[in-house]
Amino acid sequence: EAVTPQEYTALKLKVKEWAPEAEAAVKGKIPEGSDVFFVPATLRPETMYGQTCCFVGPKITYGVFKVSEKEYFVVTDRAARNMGYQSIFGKDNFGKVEKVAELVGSACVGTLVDAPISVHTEGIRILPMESVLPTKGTGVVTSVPSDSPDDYATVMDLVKKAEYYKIKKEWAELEIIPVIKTPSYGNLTAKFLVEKLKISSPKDTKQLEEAKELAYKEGYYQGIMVAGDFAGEKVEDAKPKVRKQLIDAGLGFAYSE
Ligand code: A2H
Repeated sequence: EAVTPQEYTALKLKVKEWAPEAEAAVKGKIPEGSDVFFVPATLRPETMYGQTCCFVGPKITYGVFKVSEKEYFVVTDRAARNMGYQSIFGKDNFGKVEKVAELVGSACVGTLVDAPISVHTEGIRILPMESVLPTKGTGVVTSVPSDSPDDYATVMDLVKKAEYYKIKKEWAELEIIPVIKTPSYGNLTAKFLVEKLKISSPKDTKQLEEAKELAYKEGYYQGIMVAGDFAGEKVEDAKPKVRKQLIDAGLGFAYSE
């Protein structure tokens, strides 16, 4: 657990089509015409153009929490409690949360969601990631395989073992577009580092840790945006601008822990 508070950007990924098992679990518990959002927490809002899927821990139990009459969030109980104290469920509800349903991660796999600012405007799928920690962020992790070594290694594994994971291969195979270019790693940092460090699976945790470190330093200090409204600008400058755009547009909000 970090000692200094972590300031995340929480992103709202609206459900377009439920996986059957998840649909059965929420049926009758959410009023007709409501919007339900999976809410990943990220430290890299400037990379959100490259989202290709969104991860949940298959064994993690999530709650569906009421935000307002027609709005619900899927996050861990722990994150909902934190959100309650950050007035995310309304100022009048300080410290209060209302859970209307529970969903195990595996039941959500295959759900189609709308990912704000992603180039994949047709939507992206909820997919399983074994290494999602229930104790960090919201327990939901949006996947940007161009810039996150963890995400890249997981997506490659899902493609390779689609049958084992009981997913459709094409759900994991959305195009990985360049979002940031750096002098050392080109325009697909995560792919470059995963290959360079010979990472063959998400279980290569030691090398992934190193890749993450390298990707973060190079991306943040040397990175130039090649996608989105701030293409051509330094990552350092674009990061707060993308974050502000997302929040101002109601597509995301500040979440800290
Ligand atoms: B980041 P920190 Cl492009 N379990 O977002 C595991 N990982 C989690 C998590 C959880 N419960 N909650 C959030 N995360 C991930 C983008 C990204 C991220 C990129 C590159 C690096 C990167 C797209 N995924 O993180 O321990 C989320 O993934 C590298 C660490 O609080 C979040 O940002 O520092 C980051 O880890 C938060 O990790």
